[in-house]
Amino acid sequence: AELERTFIAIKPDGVQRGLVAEIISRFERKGFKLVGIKVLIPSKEFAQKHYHDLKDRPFFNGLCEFLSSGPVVAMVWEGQGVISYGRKLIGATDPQKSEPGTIRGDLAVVVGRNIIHGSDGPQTAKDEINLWFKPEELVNYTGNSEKWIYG
Ligand code: DAT
Ligand code: MG
Repeated sequence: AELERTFIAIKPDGVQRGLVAEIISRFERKGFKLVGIKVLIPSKEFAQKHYHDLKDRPFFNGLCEFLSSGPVVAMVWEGQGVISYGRKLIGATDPQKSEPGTIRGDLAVVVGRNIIHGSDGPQTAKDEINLWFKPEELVNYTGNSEKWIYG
């Protein structure tokens, strides 16, 4: 398996509810590596770029209003299988359907306030990382415990 990177964002509801450390902890304890992080309030135009695939959905405007309504913690996580396994850690889009043990299953109740975003595939991961981060904001390093995580 290849080392890969994914874009993860804690949305304004997750930040305001004080769930930043809880969410980071789940990725960190799994063995994934944090290579970029920042806090920002995205503009509505930026939110529209991020969610451009959903522009024809009825909830698009509310979704973009919401993402730009407060601070977001934007992150890039690295590891083997991190794109698809990150989605497993996050859980189903609708927290009513997310399994217990997942971030949304344990910590959210409704789809419009599901606290976290994660890239859904290799191409969106690339596109979203490029949208949210400059190359120099991402750090290449070897994690101290990598040999114990990967053997
Ligand atoms: P995900 O965030 O799991 O990748 P998505 O890309 O389909 O899900 O949608 C992006 C966000 O849009 C999602 O996290 C919450 C919101 N959303 C999706 N479906 C919705 C719906 N039916 N009603 C309201 N908001 C919705
Ligand atoms: Mg999505």
